[in-house]
Amino acid sequence: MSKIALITGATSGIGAACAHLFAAEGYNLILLGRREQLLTTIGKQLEDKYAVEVKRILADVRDQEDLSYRLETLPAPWKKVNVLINNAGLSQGLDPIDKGNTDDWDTMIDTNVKGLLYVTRIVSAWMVAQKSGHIINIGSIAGKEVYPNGNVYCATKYAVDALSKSMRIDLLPHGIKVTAINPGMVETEFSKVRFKGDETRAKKVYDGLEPLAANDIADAIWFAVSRPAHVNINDMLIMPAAQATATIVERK
Ligand code: NDP
Ligand code: 8X3
Repeated sequence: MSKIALITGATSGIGAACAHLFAAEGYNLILLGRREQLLTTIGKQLEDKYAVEVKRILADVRDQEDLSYRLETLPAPWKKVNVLINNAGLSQGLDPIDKGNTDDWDTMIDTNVKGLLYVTRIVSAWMVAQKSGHIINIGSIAGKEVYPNGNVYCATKYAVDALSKSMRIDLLPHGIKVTAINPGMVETEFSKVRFKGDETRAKKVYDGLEPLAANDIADAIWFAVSRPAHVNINDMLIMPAAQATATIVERK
């Protein structure tokens, strides 16, 4: 059987770009997300174009019981995952701490931190059993520096940063690589989700500059995954050329 990549949040943005790139490289895919129609369409497109096999997992990473059931009931050959891309994540709102919506906080913490952990708990155990694997965690510039009103989103990405470092230590004896990929601005559905469907506000984030595209991040992930066995890329911070820090950008 070909190599297998499990990608969470594969229905749009960075996850969907990774699905395309890994399929083009001959990987069979396990694609996970909540939007069934997109999972079906993307999966079919990749099967037809690249003659790879695709398993779709319709799941919410926050729902530990359902997620565990869906992963643990995969057929045994599909549990031989070579690459796990922990990508599912989101930001909700951009408010100062005294005005934040606590439901938004729960959603971000439950998805970006606990969801990532639930998936990792299961898949890392498979990797330990097979004594190999590569885990890619999608962090953010928001996990390297905080910015006004970023508070809880930043905290979740700082957590991802800490978890990547911890996982690298815990999984070292088992031959499992861990790479943290930390993007700056990438134009995906991210801002639309952050601003709860307000497309005008979302578009404004990228006004007057060329943001990263999802493919730029997929390329970086592929670079990390395709290094020789003795090389690990621990951490990458990838920014648009027009963005120096989380908040300092050059707009035309
Ligand atoms: P998108 O909104 O385009 O994609 C997010 C993906 O996550 C979707 O496929 C969505 O699928 C999935 N997702 C969200 N919540 C859940 C959930 N509870 N269970 C399962 N899947 C979920 O944004 P991006 O591609 O930009 O985001 C991908 C990652 O990159 C995130 O972790 C984000 O924090 C990070 N990031 C993004 C940056 C940016 O500027 N865009 C910069 C730095 C980091 P579905 O809705 O079908 O469940
Ligand atoms: C997404 C990028 O700058 O909005 O992680 O935090 S940012």
